[in-house]
Amino acid sequence: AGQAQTRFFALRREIESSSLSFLMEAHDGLSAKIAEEAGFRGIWASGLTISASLGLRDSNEASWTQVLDVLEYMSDATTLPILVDGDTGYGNFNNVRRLVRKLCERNIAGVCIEDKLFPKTNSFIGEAQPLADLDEFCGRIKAGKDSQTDLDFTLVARVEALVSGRGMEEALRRAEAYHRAGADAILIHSKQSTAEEIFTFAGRWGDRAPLVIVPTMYYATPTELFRQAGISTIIWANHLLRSSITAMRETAARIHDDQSLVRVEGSVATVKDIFRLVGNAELEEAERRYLPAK
Ligand code: SPV
Ligand code: MG
Repeated sequence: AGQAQTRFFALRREIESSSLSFLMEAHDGLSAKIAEEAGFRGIWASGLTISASLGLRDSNEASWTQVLDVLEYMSDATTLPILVDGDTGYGNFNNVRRLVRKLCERNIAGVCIEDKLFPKTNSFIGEAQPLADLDEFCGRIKAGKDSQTDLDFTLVARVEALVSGRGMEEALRRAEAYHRAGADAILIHSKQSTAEEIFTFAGRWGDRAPLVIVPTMYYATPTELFRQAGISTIIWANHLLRSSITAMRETAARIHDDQSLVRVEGSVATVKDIFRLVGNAELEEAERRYLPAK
């Protein structure tokens, strides 16, 4: 029998393959299972949604080891490769080194780091956020790549030049520098409501390295156009958390107003479904194997 494919290799294949790949956001063990159950082949461990699910802001309020703890639950809950939103790398090159080593230890397949400063601010807040110095950020990339303990670990470098209003030339200049520093892929981010600047960037970038995009703001663009533009990977960045907020809000309001469960019972997941999702059947089987017979 051949060796099972590692999760590191699985993510690398998604990102490097010529066909368009998709990563679904998850923020805890349960949402990771739901992404896997839906058929996704990889997970985006979003900084925004992990923070929000802890009741925190996307400003590095959760420490990097608290994020690591969440990632461990997510990794244990699924067989899927996880690309972690590593924000800015939580500091300088040295923090990135330690982050990458710990991610490899926990079987987390890749990390994305963005060219901003710690503590980061979410890209959709404010204008003209300061960017990291180009050479300093290249040092973070090199340090991360030099620290991976699995050959197939993926480091994605995220370019914030378009988001922070520095223009196309600066975005291309930075992407090229990050590629040369050793990044395995470039995440080109945009907060415009159309994908125009993404297509311009992709056309000029060509096939120098795989491109990853996050169409949260330009959501109406048909996926087929991204495929035609040669995009490698689309991240659906926050939609499990957002849908759960909507559902939880409706349920909480209904139970509060009705002082009764009658009108929600038919529309919420069953308790049995929870047992199934977390694998109670396996525990029952193990009990038969390991507990003394009654
Ligand atoms: C995240 O999901 O945390 C991201 C994507 O970094 S975005 O919120 O679009 O910056
Ligand atoms: Mg983020």
